[in-house]
Amino acid sequence: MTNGKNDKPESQKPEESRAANGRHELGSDDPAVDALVKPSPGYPDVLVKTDGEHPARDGAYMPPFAQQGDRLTTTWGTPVDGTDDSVKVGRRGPTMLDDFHLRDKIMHFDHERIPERVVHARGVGAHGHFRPYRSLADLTCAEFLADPDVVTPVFVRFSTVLGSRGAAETAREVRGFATKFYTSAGNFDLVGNNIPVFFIHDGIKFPDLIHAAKPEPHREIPQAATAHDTFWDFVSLLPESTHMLLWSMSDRALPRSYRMMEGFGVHTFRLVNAAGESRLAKFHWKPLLGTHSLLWEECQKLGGVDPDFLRRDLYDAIDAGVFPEWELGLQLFPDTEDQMFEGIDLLDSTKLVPEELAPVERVGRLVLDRNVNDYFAETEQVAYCTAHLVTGIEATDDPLLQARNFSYLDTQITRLGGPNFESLPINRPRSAVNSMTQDGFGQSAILGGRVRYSPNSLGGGCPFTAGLADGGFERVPRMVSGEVIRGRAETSPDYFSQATLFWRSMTPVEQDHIVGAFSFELGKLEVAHVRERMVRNLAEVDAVLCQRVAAALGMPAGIAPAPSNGGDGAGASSNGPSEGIDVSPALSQITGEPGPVDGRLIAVLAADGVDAAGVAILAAGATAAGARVQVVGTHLGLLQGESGAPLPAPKAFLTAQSVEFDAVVIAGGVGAGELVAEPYASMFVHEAYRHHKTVAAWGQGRDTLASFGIDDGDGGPGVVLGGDEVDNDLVSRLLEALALHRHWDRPASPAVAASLAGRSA
Ligand code: HDE
Repeated sequence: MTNGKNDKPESQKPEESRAANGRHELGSDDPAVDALVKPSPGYPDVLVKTDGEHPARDGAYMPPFAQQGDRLTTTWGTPVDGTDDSVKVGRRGPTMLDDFHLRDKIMHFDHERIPERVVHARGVGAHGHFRPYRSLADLTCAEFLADPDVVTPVFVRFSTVLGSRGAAETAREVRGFATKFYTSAGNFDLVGNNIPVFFIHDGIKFPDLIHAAKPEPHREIPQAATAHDTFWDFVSLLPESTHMLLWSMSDRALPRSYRMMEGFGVHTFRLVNAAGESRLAKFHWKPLLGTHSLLWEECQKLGGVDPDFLRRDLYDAIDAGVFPEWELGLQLFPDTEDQMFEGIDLLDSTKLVPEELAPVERVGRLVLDRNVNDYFAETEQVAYCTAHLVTGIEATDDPLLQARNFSYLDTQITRLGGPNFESLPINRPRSAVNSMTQDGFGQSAILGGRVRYSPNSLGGGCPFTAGLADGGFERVPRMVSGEVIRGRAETSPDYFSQATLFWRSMTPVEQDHIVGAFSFELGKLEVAHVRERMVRNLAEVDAVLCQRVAAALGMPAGIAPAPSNGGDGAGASSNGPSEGIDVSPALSQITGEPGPVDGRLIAVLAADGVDAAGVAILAAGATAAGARVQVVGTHLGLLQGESGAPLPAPKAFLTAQSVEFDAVVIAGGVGAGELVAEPYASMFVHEAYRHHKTVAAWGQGRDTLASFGIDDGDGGPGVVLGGDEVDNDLVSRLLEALALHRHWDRPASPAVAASLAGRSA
C-alpha cells in the first residue's frame, strides 16, 4: 500500500520542484534555489540546516543558537538533575522556593502566549520561492522582478479573518494571502486577500467593520461567523460594502484548499523603472491547481470533524512533495493624473477592474516547498506590513492602503512586544540592515561601535544614503494639492453596479450558493428590521437575487422596492464603472475545465476480504498523478486481503468522514459485501454523491454501490465503474473525473437520478 509520500517515481513527477523521494531537498536541483539556503551576509544565522546532530530536530532550519546539545538545561545553560519532580522538604513536604529549575520552567510557560492578531488570528504559513518569467525591468527596478535569474525566498501566510486562533478554519470567511518576499534589496510584503475588493472605501471605517463582524461584545457570540445582527446591521447601512458582500457570500469564502485559492493585492500600487517612469498596477495570484471551493454543508461538518482541515491540507501536500504553485499576475494601467481607468477609480478598493478591460499578464511563479519547523517562531511571529516596500514599488493614495500602512507597523508593537520584531528570524531581511536604530524590548543583536546617529564624522559619515541610481527608495515626484477636508473622492458613489456584474457573471450553481448563503446568514438574525433592510439593498443588485432571498426568508413578495436604477435589477447606473461589460467570465470559478489532481484525497472504503492488490494498483496510479489515497476500513490496523497480503487501514469509519475527501471508491473483493450492512459506509457514499464528488467502485464493490441505489447502468455523471479488477482504464477515468472537482450536472440524490432516468431507486 502506498500513501503518496516518499514513493512517487521520479519520472512521473509533474514539475522541477518535486525532488527525489517526493520530498523537496532545498537546493538539490536549482543553483539559484541552492543559494537561498546559504548563510546570507549580515545574518549568517537566518537559515542553517541542522545536520541531525540533535535527534529531536533532525534537518530543521534554525539559528545556530537555538536549543543545542543533548542535555536538558535551565534557560541559562545549567544542566538539571531531574524535571519530573519539584524540590521538596522530604518526599511529601512543601515545595522549595529554592527550586530554580521549577520556577524557570513555570515562569517561561506562564508567558508562552502572546496577543493573537486582532484580525487574521488563525493562519498557516509555508516557505517557498518566487522567480519572474521575464525581466520586468521595463516596469520596475525592483530587482526580484527585474531579473529572471533572481530567485527570491518567500514566506506565505494564509488566514481566516474573524476567527480566534483556535477557531474552525472552514468558517464562511474572507481569506488572507500574505507574502513576504525576502529580496536582495529589503523585504517586500504583499498583504492580500482571496477577494479582490474590500468592504470599505476608507481605513477609518476598519475598526467599525471589525467590531460589527467579530463576536458581539456583550456575550462573545458567534465565533468566526458573520451570521449575526451587528454585522448585517453595519453592512446594510454601508452600501459601499455590497460588492464585497456578494463575493463573501459566494463560494470564494469557502476554499477547498489554500492551494486552490486566488490572491489579490486589492489596492493599486505604483511601479517605477530605473528611468523613473511609472505605471499603476494591481497584483494577482493565480493558483495552478485552479480555484475551487467546499460546499457550505461540508464546511459546517468539517468545523467539527477537522477544524484544522485547511492547514492539514497544506502541510500534508508540501510534506508529500506536492508543492502548490501560483503565477503572479499584473494588471497595468497608465499613471494618469486622475488615476482613473475606463471610468474606474483606481484608488477605490471597493471596485475592481474587470480582466476583460485590463488583462492579467502572468509574470512569474511562486512555489511553496517547505513547511515551517516551529509554528510559533515562524507563522505566529511573522509580521507583515503593507509599508514594507522596495525600490521600484510604491504605495498609492488609496485611503484604505494609507491607513494600512500605519496600522500594520503599529499593531506589531503590542503583538510582538516592542519595536524589534523586524529582527526575529522569520522577519529578518536577507539583505544587509543598517538602520541606526538601537535598544528597546527584545533587542537581540550586540551592535557595537559608538556612532548611532547621522550626520556623523566619528563613523566616517557612514552609513550613506542612496539615490534611485544606487538602489535607494526615491518616490516619483508628484504634485498633490487640495483643501484639507474630511471627505471622500466624488468618483465613488456607484456602489452597486460591480455587485451586479459579479452576480451576473456567476453560473447558476454559483448563484444558488449565493442565494443560500444570504438566506442562511440573514435567517440567523434576531432583529427583523436589519434583515429587511439588507434584503431591500439586494434589490439594488438584482431583482431575482432579492426575490429568491426574500422567499427563502418567508418575507412577503414585494417587500423589496423596485431598484432605484431602473427596475431591471441590473443596478448599473448608465455611467457605471463597468460600462460596456455585462458579464465578466473571469469572476466565475466554475469553468468546467479539468485541473491537476495534486494533493486531492481519495477514500477507498474496504473491509476484511478486500482486493488488496487492486487497491495497491489504484493507489500507485493515483499517487503517480499527485493525488493521495487513504484506505478507510471497517476497523483500523490490517484488513485481511482477499488473497494473500493484508491491507493497512490508517483510517476507519470511526475516524474518517466523507467531507474530508475529494472522491470515494468502494474497493472490490468479497469483503465489499460486508459494507452493504455498514450504515457509515452508505452514509459516506451518499454524502459524497450529494456533494457532487466522484464516486467509483470495481468488482464486488459495484454491487455494494448498487445496493446504495447508485450504480445500475452507467451510474451518471462522476460515477466511475470498473470491471472485476483494477486496470489502467479505471484509474485514468477516476483521475479524469477527480480533475473536474465536482459533477454539478448530477441530481441531488440517487433516488432523484433514478427517477429522472425513469427507473425506481
Ligand atoms: Fe489587514 N490587518 N487591515 N487587510 N490584513 C492585519 O496586521 C488593517 C485589509 C490582511 O498573515 C493586522 O499584523 C486595517 C485589507 C491580511 O499576518 C492589522 C485595514 C486586506 C492580514 C490589520 C485592513 C487586508 C491582515 C492584524 C483597513 C486585503 C494578515 C495583525 C485599512 C488586501 C497578515 C497584523 C498575516 C492583518 C489592519 C484592511 C489583509 C490590525 C487597518 C484591505 C492578509 O494591522
